[in-house]
Amino acid sequence: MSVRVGLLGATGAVGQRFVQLLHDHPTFEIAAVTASPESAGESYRDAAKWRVDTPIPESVAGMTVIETSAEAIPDDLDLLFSSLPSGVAAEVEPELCRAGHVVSSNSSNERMAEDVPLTIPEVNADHLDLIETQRAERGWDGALVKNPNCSTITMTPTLAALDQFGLSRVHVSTLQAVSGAGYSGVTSMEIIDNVLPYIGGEEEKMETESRKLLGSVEDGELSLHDVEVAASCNRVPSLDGHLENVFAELDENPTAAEVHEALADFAGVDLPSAPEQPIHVFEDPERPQPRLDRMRGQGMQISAGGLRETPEGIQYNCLAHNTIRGAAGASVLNGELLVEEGWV
Ligand code: 11C
Repeated sequence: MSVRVGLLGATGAVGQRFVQLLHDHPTFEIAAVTASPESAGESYRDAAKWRVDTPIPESVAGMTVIETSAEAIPDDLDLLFSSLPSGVAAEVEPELCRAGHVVSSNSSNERMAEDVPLTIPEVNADHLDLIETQRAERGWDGALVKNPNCSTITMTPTLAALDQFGLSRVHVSTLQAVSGAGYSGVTSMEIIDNVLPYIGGEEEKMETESRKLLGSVEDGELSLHDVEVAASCNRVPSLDGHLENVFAELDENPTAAEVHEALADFAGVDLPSAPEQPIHVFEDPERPQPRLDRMRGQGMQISAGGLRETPEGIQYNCLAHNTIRGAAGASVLNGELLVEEGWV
């Protein structure tokens, strides 16, 4: 089966990751790439100014970039992946869904809307049921599905694994790579010899998106999980890979060994881009580290380590590649789920 996909915002940092992940995908065939009007008509090679760590795929390099607008995007695409700036996405994505397109989006707009599935397949695949509610309420033939912010994706599968022990409160402090800030972050040296505390908006996304992901959907209605989450987010000079220090209060006070087992046994999903084991747990307390561990499972596996019991709860560190597992790879996985569940 070949599913023809379009990439919205294909020339940016996350857009390039989409191209890298999809050019030889077993199901998806890249059939269109879009960017802002200034790049329309250029070849993808010229428009993208490729910065990903593998060569630009020849099958995409010569494609002509089309403008990101509902009118310019061909009707005959089966699925759209979006990494548009959220302001553009807020305008264009609803128009495309109204026109019948199914959109798997990494953009931050509408993540918390009650009728928009915010999905990590290993955590809450059943939230796709919200598509029925969305279609009924918005009169769409298409559908909009979101993946969370990269720092939320790094932590939330570990919380889902621990929820069996009664998750009541979480404090998390992040060390986020510069690629999360886009090209200007990577190219600017302002972060060398420095750490930037407080990344506007990021803290709130972690606190709210995680409760939605861990929540439940019944009869087309969403309920948030009642865990309390407090996040402090920091930008550090690593290039890729967000590391997070998590402190979790669990009603049942499990031992570190029980937590280790729960994380390592967290169930995977049978989708082409999903790692067999979603969370790898290190014994070595000095792991995971961004440079050493971000590419585990081709950038799709989350790592955890440094497990420690304290009188009040469990401490551990977790890590994921922010532009693969945390962004483009997350949307691809949701696209695979949409295909698997018959929405595409
Ligand atoms: C960062 N997590 O590292 C951000 C970038 O909501 O998708 C991605 C923002 C988002 O700064």
